Amino acid sequence: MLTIYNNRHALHHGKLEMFRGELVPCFEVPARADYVLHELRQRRLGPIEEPSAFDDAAIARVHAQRYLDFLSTAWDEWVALDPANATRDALPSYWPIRTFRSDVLPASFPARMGLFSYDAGTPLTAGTWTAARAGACCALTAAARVLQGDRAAFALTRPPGHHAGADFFGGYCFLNNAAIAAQGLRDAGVERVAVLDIDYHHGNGTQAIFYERADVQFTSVHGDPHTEYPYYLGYADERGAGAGLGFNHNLPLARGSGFGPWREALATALRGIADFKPGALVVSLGLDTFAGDPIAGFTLATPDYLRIGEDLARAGLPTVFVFEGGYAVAEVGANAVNVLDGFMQKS
Ligand code: OKP
Ligand code: ZN
Repeated sequence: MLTIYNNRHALHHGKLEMFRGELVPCFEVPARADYVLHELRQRRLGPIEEPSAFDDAAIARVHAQRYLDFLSTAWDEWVALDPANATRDALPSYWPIRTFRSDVLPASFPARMGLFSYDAGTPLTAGTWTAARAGACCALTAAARVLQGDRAAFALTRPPGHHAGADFFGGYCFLNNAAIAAQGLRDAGVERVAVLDIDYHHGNGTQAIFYERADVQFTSVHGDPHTEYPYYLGYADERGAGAGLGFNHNLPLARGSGFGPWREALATALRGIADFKPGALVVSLGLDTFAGDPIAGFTLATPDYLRIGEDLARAGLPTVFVFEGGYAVAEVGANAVNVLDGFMQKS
């Protein structure tokens, strides 16, 4: 399988995130992608290429312009507040929740950090914009290659994307790579695109982006938000709204679930996708469903990921894989490549 590798990913390298009342080392580290790249090479899965350049307009199809303007200048604004900020990452401290205004754009940088985010676990660093923007191009390149006839392509990039909404970051995500790929496929003429999110955490950003649309179906298998991040979205009764009603499918599973119930949920998801008759599939490929993941709660084992790849291949669709979570760093390579390998075996 063709891999498009964002070779600028390591420019995003957060130091600390807020967790249980203290600042702890980030779980979302550059080594994650390095391990996947190493495993792809070791197992000779296929060619590994660099992203092509895309216009900002392709990203603005998914993200609000005022959010992109903020993100692209955020680091410079942070350092302008205090030159010593250059030695530490930016984290938000204030959020405009219910009863506050989100239409005004405060002059204060910390106020805008909160306006455009929803958690304190997502540090913005000197190279975040460059890495994330290259990541969007990585996903768009993978989508373009599938349009040109590759059965599948893998966008290997970080930071991940599925928690990022049209105008907010959070959950280690800044630009929604999967949504940008799906929109790219739509704009190239694919009439219906399915997005399947198999990260442990619900893809709240992707869901929100497509919630009122009938042309992009969103399906997610994830830890039950009653107990699992992102808590405030991802429940089974979220079915879409307006024209999008019936095109959003959440399949939450209890924390502690193993591969049996997980694979049944995948089968349910794939039946819904088949009924939608999409022209292409985008998979938000999180590997944090692994038993050894430090911040998640399912118990999948490394060989299970081969079966997942096989099940996905049987859907018979042109498929863009986009790398999302997976924090058991030493195992994330084997788990990711098992999905892709299993897919290739059945393609
Ligand atoms: C991003 B992706 C541990 C608590 C959870 C946010 C998790 C974001 C996951 N610090 N913090 O979906 O893998
Ligand atoms: Zn996750």
